Amino acid sequence: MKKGFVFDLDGVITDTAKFHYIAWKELAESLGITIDEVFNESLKGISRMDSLDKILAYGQKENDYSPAEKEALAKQKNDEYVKLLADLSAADLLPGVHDFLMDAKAHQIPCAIASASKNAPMILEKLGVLDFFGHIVDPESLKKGKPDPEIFVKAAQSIAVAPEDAIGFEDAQAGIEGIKAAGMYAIGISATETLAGADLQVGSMTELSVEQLIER
Ligand code: B16
Ligand code: MG
Repeated sequence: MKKGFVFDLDGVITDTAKFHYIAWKELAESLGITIDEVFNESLKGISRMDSLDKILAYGQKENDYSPAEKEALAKQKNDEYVKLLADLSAADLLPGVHDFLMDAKAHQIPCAIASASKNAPMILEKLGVLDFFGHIVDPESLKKGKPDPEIFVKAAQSIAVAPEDAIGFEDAQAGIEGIKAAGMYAIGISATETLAGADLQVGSMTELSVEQLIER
């Protein structure tokens, strides 16, 4: 059976959570809402608009803005976030990622990206790894975000791999749930949190070998 790999982006390939945090914190402050790093954890893997909704609810301002105003706020956050990514480069790849992608390529294992981020193509380009991926799922094409399995099912389909022959890599609990619901093998990547339901958890990609995963 043809195998395939499906990767989350933020927290797996690179770590842009700190930039999301800076940009959301700044926007929240301008609305009179204070968020901290613990709250920021709950935004991982969550779409831009869902993140804004969570922040507004946290500040008890969920009914204060019209859909058009929320679009403007989300754009304001994203403009700041994109500015913070200006210097992103291959040096920002997480440990073990480049070697793993090279290995997957050598074994002709197709790879796809299942990220909630609309900035994924730009980020992968800046990291210098865009060419390793056969497909990047467009998050705008989704009916539901993670933990729904839709993004992972689409990612596997895009590289013509059956879900049971695909391995998904995620750093967020919502992502692990989506991968399992898609019928895929789930590898959790986190050195700090336990990812419930993962078939295997490692602290970083340096602990993984493409050959061992294929045999499994
Ligand atoms: P954007 P992932 C997610 O990336 C981030 O974890 C999450 O914090 C962010 O809100 C989301 O992308 C949307 O990002 O605003 O760039 O479209 O972990 O799914 O790769
Ligand atoms: Mg992630």
